[in-house]
Amino acid sequence: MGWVRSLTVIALTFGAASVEAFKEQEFKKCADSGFCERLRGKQGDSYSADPKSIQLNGAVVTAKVQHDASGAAYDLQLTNYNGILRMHIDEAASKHRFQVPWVLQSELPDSSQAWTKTRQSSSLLQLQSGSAQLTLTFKPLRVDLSIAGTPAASFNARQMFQYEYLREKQEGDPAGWWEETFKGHTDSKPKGPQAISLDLSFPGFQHVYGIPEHAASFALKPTTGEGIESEPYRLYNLDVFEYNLDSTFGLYGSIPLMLAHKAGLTTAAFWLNAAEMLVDVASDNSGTQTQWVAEAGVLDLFFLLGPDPATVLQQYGRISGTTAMPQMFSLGYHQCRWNYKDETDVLGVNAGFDQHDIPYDVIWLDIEYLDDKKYFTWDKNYFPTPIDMQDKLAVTGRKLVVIIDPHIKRKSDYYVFSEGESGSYFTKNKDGKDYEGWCWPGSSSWVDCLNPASRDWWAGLFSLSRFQGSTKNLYIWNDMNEPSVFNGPEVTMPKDNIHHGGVEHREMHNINGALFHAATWQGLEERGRDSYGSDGDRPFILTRSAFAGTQRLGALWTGDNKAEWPALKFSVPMCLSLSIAGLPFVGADIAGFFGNPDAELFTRWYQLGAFYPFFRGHAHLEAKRREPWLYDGTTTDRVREAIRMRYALLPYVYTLFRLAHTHNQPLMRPLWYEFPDEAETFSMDDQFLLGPSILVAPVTEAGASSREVYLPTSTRWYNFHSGTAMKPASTGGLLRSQESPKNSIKVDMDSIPIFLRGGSIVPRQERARRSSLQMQGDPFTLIVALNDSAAASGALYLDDGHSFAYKRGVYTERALTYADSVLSNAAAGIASTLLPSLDVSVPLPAGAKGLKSDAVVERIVVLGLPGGPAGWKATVQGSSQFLQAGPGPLRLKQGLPESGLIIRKPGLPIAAEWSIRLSKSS
Ligand code: NBV
Repeated sequence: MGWVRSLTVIALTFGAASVEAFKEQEFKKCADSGFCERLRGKQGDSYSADPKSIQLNGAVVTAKVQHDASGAAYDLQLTNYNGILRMHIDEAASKHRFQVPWVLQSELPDSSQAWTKTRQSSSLLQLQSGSAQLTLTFKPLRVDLSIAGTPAASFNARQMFQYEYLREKQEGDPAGWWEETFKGHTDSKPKGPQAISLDLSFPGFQHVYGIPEHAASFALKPTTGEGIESEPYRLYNLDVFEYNLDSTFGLYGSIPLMLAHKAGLTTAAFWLNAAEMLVDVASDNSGTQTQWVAEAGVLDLFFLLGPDPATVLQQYGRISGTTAMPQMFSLGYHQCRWNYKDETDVLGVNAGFDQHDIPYDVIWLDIEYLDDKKYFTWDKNYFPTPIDMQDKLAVTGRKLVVIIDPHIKRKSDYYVFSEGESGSYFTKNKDGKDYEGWCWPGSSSWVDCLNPASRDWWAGLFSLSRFQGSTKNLYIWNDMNEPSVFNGPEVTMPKDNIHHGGVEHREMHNINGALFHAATWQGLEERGRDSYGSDGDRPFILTRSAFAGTQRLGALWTGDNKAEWPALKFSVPMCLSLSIAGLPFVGADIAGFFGNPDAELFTRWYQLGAFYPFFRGHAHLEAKRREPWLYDGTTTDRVREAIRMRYALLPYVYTLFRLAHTHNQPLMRPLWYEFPDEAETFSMDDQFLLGPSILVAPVTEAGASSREVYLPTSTRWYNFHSGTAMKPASTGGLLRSQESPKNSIKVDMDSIPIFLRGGSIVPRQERARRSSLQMQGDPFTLIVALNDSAAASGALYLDDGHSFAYKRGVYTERALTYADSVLSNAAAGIASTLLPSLDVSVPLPAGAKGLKSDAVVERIVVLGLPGGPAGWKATVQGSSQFLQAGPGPLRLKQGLPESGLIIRKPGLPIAAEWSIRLSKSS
């Protein structure tokens, strides 16, 4: 069998040695890297800006900077982009240091804003723009930023700035400058030392976040102590087999964005640099101090001035772009494993979901579907009729995703290899020959996606005519794109490999995976236009490796986790860190990649996973089969319930993605994102919010019969399962004492604690269907959860769910509000209710007619009405027609309390203006 054969190949090829090769000691610590040893923790030499060189030209300040000891010269540029400050330092004589391409959004320069000079002396320059103030101190070089008088961030307050200038090799240079060896791999370092170190201080901030990807707590821990806290956070994209938890180890992706938050101010720093980077964190009473060291590249630092979390994320979106609008299907449930064996297996699993009444949207094929691990081929023994198989899936409303990795088998009769070789599309080794490494197919070469011609070529391979056996119902999974190279240093590519334009792999390593993902995206985008015409088809591509900007391309999962409780727990901080770093379409393998979860862990993982933005079950080749019906019947029932909960919430989730697309807002949010002044939440990562309205408190301990939940105090909360109020309001139902906002909540195996925020309106589609496709046009239920002022608001975004027609305005945005006893539905930007603090609505393109929808509202549930749900009547305004209304349960499920006022079958169109008045019947 293909899959057994493959397992044997792995065992034979790598055997015990490969298992060894993935051990922790095979990866570098700071002490193993010359640049880290040279610069970490070191106070640098003095650098100064020449006062006579300072020029202020509108939004831009320029200055000549020198390294005082050697006289090495640098150009400094500070640009004000209205809430974003860019600080760029490069060597003065052009030395061709690598400036990261692709990430920056072209519209950024449009927002530049002139500075106002408030002070200049022989030692400093002070500038103002809005509420932001910048002080540039000349000697030693230093930059201080404050917002409305509150210090926000300082550059070089601790004088750790060091910029190793490019130089000629000389006799007697210190060991390690021009060559270093690790575990038998020698890095030739032809450019010598070229690292950059800088320190950033966040005065008065006790909490910093971000710089994913690490299996670590959400609030970043100090790294300058002893033991496990002694290694810096490493940003170096690596395929770390069975990665450790609670560790600063570098994993598959890197986003050099750090947020600092305290009551009253959120701010952030982003260093656009794709070389290996190490970040130290330390805090004391004065605030948090950090040191960042990159092995190469330039200093290109962006300060995002906030002042609140939503604005910081929006500022980051202006730099690196916002989330791609996903297809609706990709927000449903995905069923994957390594591997579904053959077509019968695939169609059998597909039918299994229907037999067990479990909705799902996508089935996945891992590397065993391939002929000899050659991408764009099929193993004809097991997948003889792939088009037929995809067509059969399509009939049931399901899609297929197949894996396509970046390593290309070196075999002359394999067209992808021969085209790649003759077109010179592969990454070169240090001697300028096509680099050869070892991966799944054996000897392989890697597509050089820094080369635009390689990207175009790669994209073309996805057209239906070239990718034999593919249909427009097939989407892609990019794995191993760090890149993972079995016999390379630290299981990746040598740093002295050469990319397009003579760029060393060292300089671009962390963006390698994102550029490969981008080339694949281009391929599906072009295929979509060929198949569907000008409105196209939104690509869906899951990636393992990421960099800043990956959000523009799609989804990421957190790689090879274990089917163990701690991995379930750490999935939350991992996904939160990615989300807050601008990459919101994330999730972890459910219920753990390696190993066999028991029924309890399996259930708990689905109950949490239903709230991951990306919701996929996946398992290792050697793990037991675990489709949701393979445990006992009760487990199947619970998993079905969790998946159905997700499907019912798709309208809300899709609306949140629209907000991610337009305003760069995350789906998974830490509590402080919504309640920025509640200090108790600042280091919390065992519960989170999905969008502004739903609080999720997963159960991550075996055998738990209760868990503590913090419910932010400034609003009331409702139990999302029963609809009962959690906070005493003058008239709401009181469940428990509110002396402390920490509640010990009883849990059973049927569900995890989930709460609905008072003041929100959440749209749902509650009819159980086979997949999201069949839900199109289904009626809506509106859950109206009133706050203490008996008001609520929410939003709904609708479009065709798959094409780019929304770009020409084929969509509708509804603002749903309840105030003064009137529930109304109006056409308005979703940001107006979901993000009132950021007053940036997206206008419909000129002449756009919007989306036509025949869908209606079939149920409205109002929770928290003054005096309880009894004795109300509901009328459609502008008509004398009474609607059926009376107390009832939140969901159409037996045994639930009559917690809300239910308005039955109002039948009003979802995409039209209307309002319903509630009044007490006399
Ligand atoms: O393609 C096989 C696996 C895949 O199932 C997994 O999700 C990836 O993270 N892949 C890694 C390669 C090797 C895993 C040991």
